[in-house]
Amino acid sequence: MSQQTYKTHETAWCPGCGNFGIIGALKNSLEQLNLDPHKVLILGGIGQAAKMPQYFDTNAFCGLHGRAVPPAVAAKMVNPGLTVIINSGDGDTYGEGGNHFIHNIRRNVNIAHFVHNNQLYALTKGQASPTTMKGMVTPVQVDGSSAIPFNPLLMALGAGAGFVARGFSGNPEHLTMLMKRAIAYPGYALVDILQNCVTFNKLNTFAWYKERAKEIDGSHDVTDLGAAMALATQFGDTIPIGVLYEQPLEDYHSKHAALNQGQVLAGRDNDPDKLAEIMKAFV
Ligand SMILES: Cc1ncc(C[n+]2csc(CCOP(=O)(O)OP(=O)(O)O)c2C)c(N)n1
Ligand SMILES: [Mg+2]
Repeated sequence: MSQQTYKTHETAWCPGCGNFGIIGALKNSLEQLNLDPHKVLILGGIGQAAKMPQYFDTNAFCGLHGRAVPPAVAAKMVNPGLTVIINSGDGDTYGEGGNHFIHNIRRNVNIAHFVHNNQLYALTKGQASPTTMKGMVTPVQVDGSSAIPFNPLLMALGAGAGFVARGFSGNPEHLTMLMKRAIAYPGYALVDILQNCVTFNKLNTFAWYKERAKEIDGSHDVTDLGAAMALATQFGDTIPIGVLYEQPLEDYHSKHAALNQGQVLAGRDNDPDKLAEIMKAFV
């Protein structure tokens, strides 16, 4: 597929933003997987990360804040031929959208979810998000954030996700590999991506992540849930990046009595006479 297929548009991100590494990795992943743009749907909620759908010439949907997952699930349910990809921020996904995140993991719809984790609310100027480190001073948390940081990888593993990974925007080749694996995984796949915010996060800078983000070595067994959980708890001098867990699971469509027979809405013929008959009941 030509490089032009996934031409991206000018962005509203700051120079030096980690989102550039992520958009590049996503573009490369889609090209390398040879996916037709009209068969790809990119969704976001609200935030800097969630602007991603606007920058690609694919099908696109921008939802409300925290609400990228429900329309993604709906789109995949009615049209399983689509490759459905969510790009959303840590605030969007783990804060406002926390309930959707947890319970859609349990449904296991075939979606790839790329969370741009800059550890704060960037669009609204730097307030603490669920992943902000304890003690970090922000314009709102002036004495330092006092809440215990949310661990998205541990949460996803606990909720039963079959594919859980972590990437770093400053390692785009490795991130491309993770994205391709997540897109190819037949079920819900989470990639939490460490992403620097040059404007508001002066603690977790590019250099801070670069020093800590270490690729998981080849001896890790990705089917070992306990080992994956142990890696998920590491967020200090070393932050492991790579696939923590990958295990085949029955996805939503294969468990559903009608969907597993191929009875999907997108494939049905429109019968206007039948519709007219139904509408008579409402007049
Ligand atoms: C219901 C609702 N609540 C709050 C907001 C304000 N708001 C917009 S974006 C945002 C946070 C974005 O943070 P994150 O998801 O981490 O994305 P980032 O900008 O950091 O990429 C908030 C609180 C909103 N738009 N709608
Ligand atoms: Mg954020």
